Order: sequence, then structure tokens, then C-alpha cells
Amino acid sequence: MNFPPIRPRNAGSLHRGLLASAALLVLTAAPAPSESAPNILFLFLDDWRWDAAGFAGNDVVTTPNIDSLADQGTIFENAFVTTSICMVSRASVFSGQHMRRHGITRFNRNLDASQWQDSYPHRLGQAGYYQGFIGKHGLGNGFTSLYGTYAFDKGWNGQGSYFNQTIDGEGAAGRHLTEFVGDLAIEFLSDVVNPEKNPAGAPFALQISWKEPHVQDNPQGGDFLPDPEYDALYADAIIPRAKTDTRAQFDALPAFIRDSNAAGTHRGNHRFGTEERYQENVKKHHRLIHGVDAQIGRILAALDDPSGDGDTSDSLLANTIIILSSDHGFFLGERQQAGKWYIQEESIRIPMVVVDPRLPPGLKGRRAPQMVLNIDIPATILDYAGATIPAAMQGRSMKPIVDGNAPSDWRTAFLHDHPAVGGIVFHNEGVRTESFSYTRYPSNGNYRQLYDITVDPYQRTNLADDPRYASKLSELDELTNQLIDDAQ
Ligand SMILES: [Ca+2]
Ligand SMILES: [Ca+2]
Repeated sequence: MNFPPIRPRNAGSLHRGLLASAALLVLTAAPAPSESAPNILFLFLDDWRWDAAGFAGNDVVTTPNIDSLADQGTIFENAFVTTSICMVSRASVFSGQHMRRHGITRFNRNLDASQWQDSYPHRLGQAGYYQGFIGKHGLGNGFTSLYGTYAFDKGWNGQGSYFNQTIDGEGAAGRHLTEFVGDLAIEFLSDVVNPEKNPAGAPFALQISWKEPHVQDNPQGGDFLPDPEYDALYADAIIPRAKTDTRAQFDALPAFIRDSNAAGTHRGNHRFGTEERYQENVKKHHRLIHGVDAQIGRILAALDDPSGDGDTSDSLLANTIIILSSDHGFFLGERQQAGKWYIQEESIRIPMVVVDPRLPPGLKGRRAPQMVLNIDIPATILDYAGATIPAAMQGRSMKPIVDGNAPSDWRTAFLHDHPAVGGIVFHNEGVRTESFSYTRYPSNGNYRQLYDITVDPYQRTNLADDPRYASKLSELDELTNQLIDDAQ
């Protein structure tokens, strides 16, 4: 499978927000939402890499409901994250900010009250939305319940359990987590049309932060644990190894990443170290994604009949924006690694689909080449809601692109930076442009990686020490400095 082509675009400056002043943090009374304000359904997966879906060209994993959504929306073929790890990316998705600004670099830190004021859910609340959150917080401890934003607050702390999760006091009762979350989403949609729950008949916004296809953590390095209902799925498939899943590509990594205790190497060996383990684990990974797809099918049916009485006169489908994405990608054996954290494409690329059912047929089923980011999601949601985008947000609304009015000054590069975590994931920072990716590891002897994506999309040849690329390397090093300054 090839990475999608990248169309050269005009150079443009990155969108920059200003720090929120104290005056912006004052609460205002919630106005009644406008009659036409659309509902927002944000389907957000965990560690779901960009190409693990049928619509992205994967011919093993089966995602018919997701593919159907993609057919009705805009597929962003160059979607990335600014930091490839759960807590940082999730804080970015709520706040629209780079890690350098929101400062959430540890799992146990909440977005604080003043940060929450500039988050997309808080702003939707101010706009009168009836809101739900279901799934993995991925940062902090119970922060969704701290600020009174959600009428339907069904998050959990930590990584969650596929077979024994309790959510808001309710046990799994024999359900796999994927089905449990699907059931809660359907319950939320029935609340939306229940006058006792939503007396104002306000539009809804629901974020579902699925655990899938993240592993369930354990001391051995974590395992994929899909619903046994899908055990037969892909049983006869033979999944090809990634092009870079070779000893030579592993050996080309620096010693600190090859170390047997380093997270990517340790976990890669556990999950993919033999052909048998590779086949078993990638199939389980795909079954987790298929399970979400099946629940999305149920949720779309519930959108069409939220009361569940068989009568679709209460259908919400025609006025619901659907956004489908992930907190970052995942190595499935590339360079004999598992995980994320680094600037390689499999780690930083994400699926991104935006569906606006109100658009005419000519604006559906399109593929957009613009470089979009996880930090663009909250600005996009607020734009659809007709709410003001806080100045502190650094992302930019994707709505004009979906509407067929792509701005001419869209970004052509972005900063990826990542904190050190637990001595097994290494501090790295760099830049992805339309042609190159560049990373430096400031705490590891300033080890550097430079890849020419246009001729080497799988990043097999590190050009950092090639004298022919010395000026390119120093240009991108300087750009990284500039983007770090911009991102504060
Ligand atoms: Ca994640
Ligand atoms: Ca109904």
C-alpha cells in the first residue's frame, strides 16, 4: 500500500493564536442555540493508525460502516498529530493547543479550570449544547466531571479493561467494552429526544473516546483483546509484514531505541517478534477495529431512530455532523517496533473524516490533500456549531475545506514534539513538511533523523549525516526552533 500523494501547496504561515487573557475566561450565560445548529458526533479511537480501515486501502480489516461514512464525507488524506501519545494528543483535541501551550505531559494531569474554559466542550456548553462524553479520558483523573460540562458523563480513568470495566457505577455485565460503549451511546441518543432529559430540545454533542484498538496493558507489554464474538474473523488471512519490518531497518535505529527495555522494542518483540505472534496480534488488532465499526453501525441506526420505537420521525441523521479520527497512529512491526511516540508516518498519521449530511452530493465522498492536525478538530467543531473559536486555540477549522472552499493559505508544515516518558520513550521534536520529516532527540546526544518523504515514503534511509542534505537539515532545524517558539 502506498502513502497517498502529497500535492505541493503554496507556502503559508502557520495559524497562530494568542494566549487567552483573563477577560476571556469569564463565564457568560448560555444563549439558546440557533434553530439550525447541527448536532456533533465525534468518534475518536485510540492508537488507530491512518491506514487501518477499508476506505484507506486496507484490504484485510473490515470496516463497512466507517467506509460508508467516508463515502458520505471528506477524507483528509494528510492528517497528523502534533504529539503521538494519548494524554498529550487528547489534551490537544480538547484545547486545540500544542503540547508547548497546554503543558499536559503526564497522564495524571487534568486540564485545569482556566484551560477548560477555552476547550471545545466548554464553549459548546456556553452555546447551549446538550453534551455527552463516553470512554477513556486518556488524561487526568475524572476531569470531565469536574466542570459540569456533560449531562451524560460516562468516562473512565486510566486505560480501561476490555472485559471488566465499570463506567459511572455500571458494570459490564458480561459485555465486551466495545459493546458496552455502544449501548451507552444509544442510551445518550434516546436522552437527546427525551423531554425530561433535554427539555430545551437542544442540539447534542457526543464525544466517544473508544479504547480500541489500544492494547490492554500488562507487564509483558500489553495485548489486543477483542470481543471473542469475532474470533473467526480473518482467521484464514495471512497478513503481510510491513515493508520496514526487517532486521536491517531495526539495526538502522539508534542504540537507545534498540535497547531491549525501550518501549517500542520491548513491546514490538512481545507482540510481533515471531511470525505466529505477528499474525495473531495484527488480526486481534483488526478485530478490535471491526468491533468499533459494528457499534458505529448500531449508533447510526439509533441516530435515525433515537427513541428506539421503530418510527424515524425523530431521526437526527440529517442534521448531525460526524467527525471520525484517532489520538495518533501505531507501529505494527515497522522497524520491528510496536507503539508510537516518534515522527515516523505510521505513528503520526491518523484517519480523519468529516461528514456533513447537509451538503449536496457533489461535496460528498471527496479526498482532501490539505495537511490537517488533531489540534484542528476542536476549532472545526466550534465552527460547525457557530460558536466563537477561542484565541488560545492554535488549530484551524477544517469546515471550509469540507464545504469546497479551501483556504489558499493552509499550513504546509507542522511541529511534532514529544516528552520523555518513564525512561523508555525518548524526548523528540521536529517538523513534518510536505516533502521531509526531521526529528532531533535533544536528550540523546542530539541524534537526528531526516527523511525525504517524496522519494522515501517508508522512511528507510536516514539522510541526517548525508552532506548533500546538510543545508536542508539546518533549514529544518531552524524551522523546528521557529515552530517551537510559535507554539508556546
Ligand atoms: Ca492512544
Ligand atoms: Ca423514533
